[in-house]
Amino acid sequence: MQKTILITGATSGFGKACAEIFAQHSHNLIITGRRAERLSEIAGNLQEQYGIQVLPLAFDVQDKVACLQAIETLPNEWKDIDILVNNAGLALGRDLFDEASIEDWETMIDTNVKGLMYISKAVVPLMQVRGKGHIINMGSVAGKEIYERGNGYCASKTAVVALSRSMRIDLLKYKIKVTCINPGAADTEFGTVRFKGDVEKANSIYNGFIPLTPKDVAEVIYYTTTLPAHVCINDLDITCLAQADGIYFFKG
Ligand code: NDP
Ligand code: 8X3
Repeated sequence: MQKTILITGATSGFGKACAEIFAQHSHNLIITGRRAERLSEIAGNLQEQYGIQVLPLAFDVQDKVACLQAIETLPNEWKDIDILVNNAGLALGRDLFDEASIEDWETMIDTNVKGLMYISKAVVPLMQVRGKGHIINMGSVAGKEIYERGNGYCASKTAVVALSRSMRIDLLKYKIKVTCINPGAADTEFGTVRFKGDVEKANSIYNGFIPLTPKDVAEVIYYTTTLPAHVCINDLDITCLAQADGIYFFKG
């Protein structure tokens, strides 16, 4: 059955890979991100390659009004959202608590936590009326284990893990599934964003081991959406072989 999938943060990394895999399986997509040009290009390519419908919506998930309006003003044919992938997010900085920037903390909380809540708040009523739906929240190993210099980012992802549990309890009666996906180190634009354009520093994260790819994570996310209606994957940690138990690495 063809479904409608809303993926936030689909201009790169996990979100883009999710768009690709859901498109390969002939589902229609609503894709979001701030970089409008990139978004339109991705939408055009997926439509052409897979013959599906793609609706690109460019807005900042930190903007409450923009989030609510984007969903409220969806054309009727796009309102039957089957799956929401709350993926848009970022880390900014990797500094000791006393040296970290308050602005970086605010951006991470506003994006990773509040943005996810705004979008979910707008989409949930569309799922409630249909008595079904699946919300996938992008957590992180950083939401399971705390590491030095992780402060604001770890706090934001711990909140995503907690919110996912809370949403699952509250939305159960509407038959809405909530899955929290917690990847470890993955090679996306994440590092370059975290280190504010310092590509060398970003790439040094992956020295000595093979990290996850966006496709690895997207395939697992897709799998969680293919299970029978009564089967739920609630919380899933995914790491590369070199990473265990949070951020413990073996670089051998
Ligand atoms: P990328 O930087 O490659 O992708 C991030 C995506 O989020 C982009 O599409 C970006 O779009 C979007 N985004 C960021 N901020 C905003 C905003 N304010 N409004 C709208 N969209 C936004 O990184 P990843 O693919 O790695 O990250 C995706 C998610 O996965 C994040 O939540 C991240 O925390 C999480 N994660 C990443 C891991 C990793 O090691 N890579 C591991 C575990 C979790 P645009 O810039 O166009 O707005
Ligand atoms: C990203 C993984 O370990 O850089 O969420 O925090 S980590």
